[in-house]
Amino acid sequence: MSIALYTKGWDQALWLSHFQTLLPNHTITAMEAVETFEDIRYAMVWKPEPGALARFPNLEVIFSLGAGVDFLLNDPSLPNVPVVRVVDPDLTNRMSEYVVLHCLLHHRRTLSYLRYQQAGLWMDREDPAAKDIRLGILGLGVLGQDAAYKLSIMGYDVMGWSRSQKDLQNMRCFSGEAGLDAMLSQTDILVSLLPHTQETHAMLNLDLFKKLPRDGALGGPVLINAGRGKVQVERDIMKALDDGLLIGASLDVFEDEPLHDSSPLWSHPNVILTPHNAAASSAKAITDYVVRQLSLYEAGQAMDSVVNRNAGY
Ligand code: NDP
Ligand code: OXD
Repeated sequence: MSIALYTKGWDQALWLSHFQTLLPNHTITAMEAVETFEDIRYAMVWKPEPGALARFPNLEVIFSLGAGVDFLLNDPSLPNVPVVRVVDPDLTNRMSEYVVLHCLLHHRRTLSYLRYQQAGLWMDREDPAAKDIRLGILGLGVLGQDAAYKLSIMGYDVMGWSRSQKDLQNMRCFSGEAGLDAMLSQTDILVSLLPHTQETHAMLNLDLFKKLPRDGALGGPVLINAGRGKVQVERDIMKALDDGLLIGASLDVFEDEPLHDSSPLWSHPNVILTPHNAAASSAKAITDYVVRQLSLYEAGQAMDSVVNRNAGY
């Protein structure tokens, strides 16, 4: 069986060698080197160009090499075959590391202490306890639930919002528009782990920031977005920071990536930027996962994480 591989911006030779080792009976070709399009049965891809997959008339399954699939579902010519995404503990744990780290960084005012240190100042401020900080997590899927669990162990007051209503231990769960407003009205640190869909597009905007309380334990709300960049409006984040509607932000994802040199976010003193690597996983973990899914498919069994194309994630 022939496989086309595309890993935009990643070390394609490394991925090719991992897949080839695990799948010695399949022919794996870098997508740009495929000569006979009819031979390709599977595509294993990270951010292929729109239209690229439509060239394979006999495609049976598309494997996303990431957890998000917006880059695939936004392609109007995407072949109508199952799309499988990554759900793997390696990726999930790394995302939770990022979320816990950035909640702590803002909670413990680390940026301020770094500035005091640089100024040679012994400045002892009283930081609130975790239990006094209300965390609102947008998206209670695989990543949101794991982060919520780990944050609740830290003692934070954790809430979460999702499309369908959930009932999870040690946290308050919200859904729907009214549920969103109820959660926002009591959120000190807002964490977005939402996929980018038609519904979530640009929802992290000024109107939403205005719903966050300004009298919480941190003295104002903080935004952390490690889901997708097109869920946020960067101009509104800057305005909210300037107007005090937000007191800080950690952003791993951006409307356009890499973030443009001219973005004022680069130099904002209360913003921490990372280059979309909150959950950058090992090629080995992802290839192992994808190969397990492929084996299930070839054995005629159900794959674990087939995307709901109607829902868009
Ligand atoms: P899941 O599909 O498991 O979870 C998505 C969650 O978002 C679900 O709880 C879902 O609700 C909720 N949701 C979706 N649409 C809406 C909506 N309109 N209103 C309310 N809630 C909504 O995804 P994962 O947790 O695995 O991943 C989340 C996203 O994280 C990925 O789609 C990807 O974009 C991003 N990501 C970023 C990475 C990085 O390095 N920065 C790495 C990996 C992923 P419900 O539970 O009801 O379905
Ligand atoms: C993903 C990502 O979707 O890294 O896996 O963004």
